[in-house]
Amino acid sequence: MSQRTATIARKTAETDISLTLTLPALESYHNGMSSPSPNAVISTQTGIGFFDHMLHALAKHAHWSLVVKCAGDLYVDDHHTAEDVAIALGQAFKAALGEPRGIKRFGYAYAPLDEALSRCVVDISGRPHASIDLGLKREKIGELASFATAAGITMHVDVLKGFNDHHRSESAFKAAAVALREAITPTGGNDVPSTKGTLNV
Ligand SMILES: [Mn+2]
Repeated sequence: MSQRTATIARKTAETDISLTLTLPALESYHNGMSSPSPNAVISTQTGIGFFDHMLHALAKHAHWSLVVKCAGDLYVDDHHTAEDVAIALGQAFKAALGEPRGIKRFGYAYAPLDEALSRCVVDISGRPHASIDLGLKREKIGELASFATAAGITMHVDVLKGFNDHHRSESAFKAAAVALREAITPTGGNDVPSTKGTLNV
């Protein structure tokens, strides 16, 4: 298991998505830290400029390769595209990770962006739960919640400070990236990190 990768094709009446996600290669870890792959490719083309920017930040700071393309019904609303891409990304994350063995399981991070500060805490639990509070002035789009639910993980994200919505969102995505990066770090063992002996139920 050195290539933790998954490709998702997801087509509905509202969106047509192709997405390939590659998590940090196992040989990229040294002293419990991954390094970005020199072959990493990040290409985000959803048709929503700001969402592409957030996905790019997420992939970059999580040390992912991510190629995503979505043709969505943006003439209706941004919402279908953002939601469906987040679902596809969550499905890809779950598939790329495979059975969660020999990983830290828990991860948390704080990330600032200028005046904004966010905290993300994740548990690769097999239990989909999202508690996301970005406190944005504009209509909230639930990308991180959809991602966490589709990935089958528990994720808490709180923007603790910040005036600018761009900064609030971006610090949240960066905190999520670093927390996810930590949670899937190999421990060097092969155990299932649960007293139940399984994280699949
Ligand atoms: Mn930015």
